[in-house]
Amino acid sequence: MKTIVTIWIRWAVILAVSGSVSWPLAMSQDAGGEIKPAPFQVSWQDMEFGVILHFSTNTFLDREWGDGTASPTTFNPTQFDPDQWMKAIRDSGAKYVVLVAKHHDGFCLWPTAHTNYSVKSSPWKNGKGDIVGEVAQAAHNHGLKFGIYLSPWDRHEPRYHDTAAYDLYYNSQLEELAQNYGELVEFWLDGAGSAGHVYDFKKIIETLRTYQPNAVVFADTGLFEYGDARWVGNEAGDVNFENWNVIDRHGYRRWRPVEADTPLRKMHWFWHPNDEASLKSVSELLSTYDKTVGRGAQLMLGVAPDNRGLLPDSDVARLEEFGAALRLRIENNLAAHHAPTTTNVAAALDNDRDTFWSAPTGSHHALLEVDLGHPVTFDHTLTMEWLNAGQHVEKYAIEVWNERERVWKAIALGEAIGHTKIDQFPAVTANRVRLNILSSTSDAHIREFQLYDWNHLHLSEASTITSPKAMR
Ligand code: FUL
Repeated sequence: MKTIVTIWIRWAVILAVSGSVSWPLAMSQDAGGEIKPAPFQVSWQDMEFGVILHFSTNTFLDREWGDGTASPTTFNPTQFDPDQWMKAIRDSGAKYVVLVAKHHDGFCLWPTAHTNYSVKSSPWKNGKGDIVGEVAQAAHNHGLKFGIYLSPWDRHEPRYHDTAAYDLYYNSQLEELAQNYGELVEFWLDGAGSAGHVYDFKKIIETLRTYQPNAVVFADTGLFEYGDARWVGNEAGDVNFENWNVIDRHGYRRWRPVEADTPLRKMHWFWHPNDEASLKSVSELLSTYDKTVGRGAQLMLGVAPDNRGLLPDSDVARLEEFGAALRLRIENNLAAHHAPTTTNVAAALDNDRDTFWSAPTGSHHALLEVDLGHPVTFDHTLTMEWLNAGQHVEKYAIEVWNERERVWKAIALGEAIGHTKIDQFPAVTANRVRLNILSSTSDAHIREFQLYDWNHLHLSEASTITSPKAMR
């Protein structure tokens, strides 16, 4: 229910800031091939999958949105172990974490100099601890990049009602976070709850950029000027539109890839007791993966440590199962075993994202044809566009050669390919397959064109390994 409230409030902010609604489908016309990503956006998109961590006083009070009145003494994790979190997160296949350093209740997880409403006033480590520092360190220890969420909406801080004073407060906190915890891969600017409040986002981004020039700013749709990545428009983990990286907001066009945030437990970003039944199954997570990463977006999965300061065993198991299923799926790219071909075509079949096939210079239509040399049965394709020079493909078909009728038959049709596109269809057996680029703004570049037979892997069975407890 909170999730629905969140979405409504987010939309309310969007409406308040932008004054208009543009429905996702209307965006599909705006491919804008000439606008290119910044190098830090390219690296960020290549990570594909991150985790957002919610852990605060809410964790101890069975709440999603604290009202800012919780006593700091409620925050007392007795077994806090971010290494345990990071191991499971790394095993899930995620490449980075974003920690909610301050949620809407205003409680700060680092010993900020600008308020006492923080870990400083909690019994945890006698007020001498720093959750942000320890989580950042654990992430780095496990090869995960680290980012921060700092809620603009603050329901505790009295200065919130004095715009100029609050801007100074927020900015000083950002100075601490941007300077003291190493490289930040992403900075989450959440618009929730901020309807009617005006922030000095210009200054905020200036501060962030001074110390963290390569942090991707995730910003709600309304904050169009500041976002290096944009919100998908729902918390269900579903890109339900053709996904173009360049979109127009108020006549302001730039490269702004989609991030799709969705929690591991269906309704909740924070941990709640007796809530294991809401844990998503492996098949649900795989479906989410296909509807986010498989539609050119970044997947941001919400993971929540419990009131001990540990990830619950059920969540650890589910993250590991999900990671194992993802790895199993990509183990066998059936396009890798093909008949001899040109170096150009081979570059799209070699499981190497750093090499790519290129259509003839300046072309608007091209064929990437693969002779497999033997009959291959597959039910999914995974196609990746090389985006450094812009998103070019506007319409494509996946086609197989029908030897009996001596014709190419389309098994999937689409518009955007983008970072990664996963197409699924009833299993088909063919000796030859091709990516028919029906329309592109300029020459298309394809990093990978992979074939898989995933329906035979029975991946969803892994979801029965951990049996969820009944809900209270
Ligand atoms: C939303 C917040 O209101 C939720 O509590 C959560 O933090 C989610 C990731 O973003 O806007």
